[in-house]
Amino acid sequence: MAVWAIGDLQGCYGPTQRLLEKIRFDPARDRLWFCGDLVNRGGESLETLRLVHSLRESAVTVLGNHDLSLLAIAQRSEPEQRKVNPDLRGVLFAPDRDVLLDWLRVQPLLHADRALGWMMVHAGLAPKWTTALAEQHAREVERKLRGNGAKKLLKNMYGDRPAWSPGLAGHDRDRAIINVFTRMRYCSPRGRIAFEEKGAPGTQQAGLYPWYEVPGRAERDLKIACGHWSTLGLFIGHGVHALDTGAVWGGKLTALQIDSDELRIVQVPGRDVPPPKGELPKG
Ligand SMILES: [Mn+2]
Repeated sequence: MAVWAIGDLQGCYGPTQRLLEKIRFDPARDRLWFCGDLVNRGGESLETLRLVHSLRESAVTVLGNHDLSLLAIAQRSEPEQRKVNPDLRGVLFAPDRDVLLDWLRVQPLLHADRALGWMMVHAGLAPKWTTALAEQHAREVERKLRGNGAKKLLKNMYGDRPAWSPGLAGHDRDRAIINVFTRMRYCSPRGRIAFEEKGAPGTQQAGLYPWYEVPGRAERDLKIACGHWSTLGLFIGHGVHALDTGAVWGGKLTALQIDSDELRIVQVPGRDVPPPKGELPKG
């Protein structure tokens, strides 16, 4: 029995298969935690999504910004869906798209396992969010994503504002919660996300902190696995285990064993083809 947390797949099917081989993943015995952004940019999003879906009895997944974006696009008219990039279009026009997307839509924003002592989010947490508060806010949005309000929620999801504050309501509240869980890297001490800052720590403007280093942040009683921040790379500190090692950008795909006393890290090379010149690594 082993539990492995795995970084952003981003449609990198070959590397995902090779990583599962390297950790000798056995669905009858082992468990996988995927930290979101299963799709987009890697070129094999459909194959990747089918693979994770096929492993669903042995795996948990949290939603990333690219997963939510795919779900939002899937709600649009067919001509609109035809306009998206070929990688996502492959999912949107696949014969099994409804099976895959209906499954994806009911995945959580946060997964916590108290017995194991770990939780997982795609990007980050707001400075004041304890584990319990974070779970509460994740459940608020997940309930809507699973219900009749999903279409409206996804239509109103895009945007950088408002910053999270407990008094928010309606779509502003949903958007602020989703932005924290799926797009956070740096924020102000009050938790305002600096969306434009995407570099490694040290490159950010004065007064901004990586979300896990904000002064006065809440104590969290579980270790955290996350992804989203490829320029941060493999980072372990402050109880956070950041696993997006840029597989889609020609970096690595990372697995971290989280049920053993000694953290075991296994990596495979990311996809072969580098992205077009001029495109900067994002999350
Ligand atoms: Mn992301």
